[in-house]
Amino acid sequence: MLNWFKKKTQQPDKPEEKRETETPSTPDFPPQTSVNRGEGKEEKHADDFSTSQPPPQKGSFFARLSEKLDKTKVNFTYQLDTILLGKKEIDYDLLDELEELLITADIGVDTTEELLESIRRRVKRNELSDPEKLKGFLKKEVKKYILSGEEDAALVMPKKGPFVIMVIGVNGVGKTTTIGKIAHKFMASGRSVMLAAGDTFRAAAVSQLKIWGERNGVPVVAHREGADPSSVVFDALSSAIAKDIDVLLVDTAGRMHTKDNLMEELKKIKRVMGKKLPAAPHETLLVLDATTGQNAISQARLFDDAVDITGLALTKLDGTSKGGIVINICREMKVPLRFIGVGEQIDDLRDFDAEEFAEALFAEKK
Ligand SMILES: Nc1nc2c(ncn2[C@@H]2O[C@H](COP(=O)(O)OP(=O)(O)OP(=O)(O)O)[C@@H](O)[C@H]2O)c(=O)[nH]1
Ligand SMILES: [Mg+2]
Repeated sequence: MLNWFKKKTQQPDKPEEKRETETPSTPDFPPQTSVNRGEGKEEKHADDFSTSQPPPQKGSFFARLSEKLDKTKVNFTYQLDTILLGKKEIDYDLLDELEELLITADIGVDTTEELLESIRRRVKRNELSDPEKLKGFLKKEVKKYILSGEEDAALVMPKKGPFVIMVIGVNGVGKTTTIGKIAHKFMASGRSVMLAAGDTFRAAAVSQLKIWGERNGVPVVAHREGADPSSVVFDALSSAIAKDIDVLLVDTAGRMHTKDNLMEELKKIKRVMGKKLPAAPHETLLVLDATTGQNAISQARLFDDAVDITGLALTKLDGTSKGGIVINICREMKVPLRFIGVGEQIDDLRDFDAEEFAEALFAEKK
């Protein structure tokens, strides 16, 4: 689990500040909490990735995730069961069907081949002969892939000044929505949040971010449509520093209104941020849409080459039967998958947990 969202202790004696505001703050905006940056060190510890927890119980968070991933799960569990039904041995036909299933679930050709190869090896050595056991074996292997990709990100929130998260990705992947959901998580953990409308491609982008600002009761710094995104971000950062905001979430465009290159624009935003606050952005979060399948991997590589991404968020997992993309991403990318989006609502964002995800993927249909 990420511990960015660890609950902070409120300091009631700090007077509430008047906040800035292009978005009116709502009356229920929680009192500004002064963050004790030293406390609860934001580093990820080995324990954060512990795989030794007992399987979650029915009715728990896991069961809800499992429900949200129904399409993905059905693709795996149901189709796998159909393939295995009535089979007495692991033969060529069965492996052929399995290959097709894995590829169509977007696990990726390389991973599929690797999986099949290790099954073949075991079949040959008589270590795996019962089709019934195949499912357990696959689950174990898939878990290994997902866990191997779960890197210790060693993310440390700065002791002073805002924690800046720049959210990038092609248009429509869910950047703005993910920002709204992340803001909600930070607010729930007692941090103060500000949003920066760095997507000036269209007026609607700014309004959409303002709606998320209102929902969360957090200020949004925005300029007019067509403004230079770097200047919006520079202003937002100045304001966040002046107001002692804990977290600044920066929205960016997925495409450009000029012929300028999107990657160059993103590099410029990063440079400008770095001038105001040398360590910023502390996190460059790439948002990927799970329904785009293999395309997501190509996008991740392109963005990584251009702007060095430090984390990934995978959205719309609730709407795809291709949950195998998670396995592929964990295997192919060296940056950690931090969040998965499982719906359009404010609380439909989960910290990615490899163990839990693998369980949900192979959960039996009720
Ligand atoms: N089902 C589902 N829909 C999602 C999820 N995340 C985002 N969406 C939807 O995807 C659509 C696009 O989301 P946005 O947040 O506007 O995407 P964006 O990347 O900011 O798009 P641009 O600003 O045009 O580049 C919206 O209709 C969202 O409600 C998710 O996890 N599940
Ligand atoms: Mg957007």
